[in-house]
Amino acid sequence: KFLNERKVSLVLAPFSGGQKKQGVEKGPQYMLKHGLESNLNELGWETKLLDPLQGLDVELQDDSDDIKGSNIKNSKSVGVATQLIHNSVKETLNDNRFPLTLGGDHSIAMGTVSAVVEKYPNAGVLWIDAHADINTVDSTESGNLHGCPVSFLMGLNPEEKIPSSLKWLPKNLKPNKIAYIGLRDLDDAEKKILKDLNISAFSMYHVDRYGINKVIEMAIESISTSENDPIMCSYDVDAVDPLYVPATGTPVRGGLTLREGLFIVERLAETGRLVALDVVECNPDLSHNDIHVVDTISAGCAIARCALGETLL
Ligand code: EXY
Ligand code: MN
Ligand code: MN
Ligand code: MN
Repeated sequence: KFLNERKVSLVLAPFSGGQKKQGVEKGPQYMLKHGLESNLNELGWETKLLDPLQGLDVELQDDSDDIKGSNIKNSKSVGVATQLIHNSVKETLNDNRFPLTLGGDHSIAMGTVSAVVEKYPNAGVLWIDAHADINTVDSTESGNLHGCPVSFLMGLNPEEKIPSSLKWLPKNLKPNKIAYIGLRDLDDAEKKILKDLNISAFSMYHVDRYGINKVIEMAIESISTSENDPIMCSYDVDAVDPLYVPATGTPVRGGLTLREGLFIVERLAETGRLVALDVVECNPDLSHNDIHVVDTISAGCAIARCALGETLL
């Protein structure tokens, strides 16, 4: 439906408060500078920029809202930023436009995914990542909220452990409506959650065993309760091997090849069911040289363009 209408809103989410490494907030600006918007125009997409965090001092470390006795960091900023992003994504969907959200760290997916599921209650989510990002307030060892968005979206945290600035978040993601691809660095507590909730999870082992084509078919099948359910893709660029995407906060070797990473979104474009995309965790400050930055940003932009049909014939 969106591929026919070709209206996209680029929702800028220059946010770094879900983790400790500065620089990930520069992702959107670098992707725009790489020509993403004009490239989408060339593909026939009418574009609009939304900047919901404009004027917000997201650099500010603020622990005023953190839960006592938990090590969760910076929950105030995360709560405020994700709600603003949520509202922009919701508005975009209500205008019948495709939300392409540019991160920023992966905590911003609390805003995007909750908005998409609010709009389309039968939507399924493909979470492309080296990590499962499903730690709870109790299980997280780092306290970084970019490692926790899925637990908040699913309502896995006890009410008294939810920071007040995150109380707005609808807990609307069901365990049978998410599938992971690319996993290779999970905490033990996360493995237990995936197992206990029977969540569909394809690791790099499965990519090698079945091939990316079969894995994506199985992943789509597993989140579909009827044939044409909408699909959202939340794409953490660290799913792709650091050979191709070095400038990211938590790189893990042994990841997807760039072609496998692009094939996932090409296939999603082909289904005609894709309704929203996040591209997160590009950090241009984390690199030893300029080539690393260009490689990373161009991979992030290619993911967005392929998801919006660039390589469909
Ligand atoms: N599991 C670790 C944590 O919770 O801190 C690492 C999470 C990295 C998350 C990156 C965004 O995908
Ligand atoms: Mn809402
Ligand atoms: Mn990750
Ligand atoms: Mn992630």
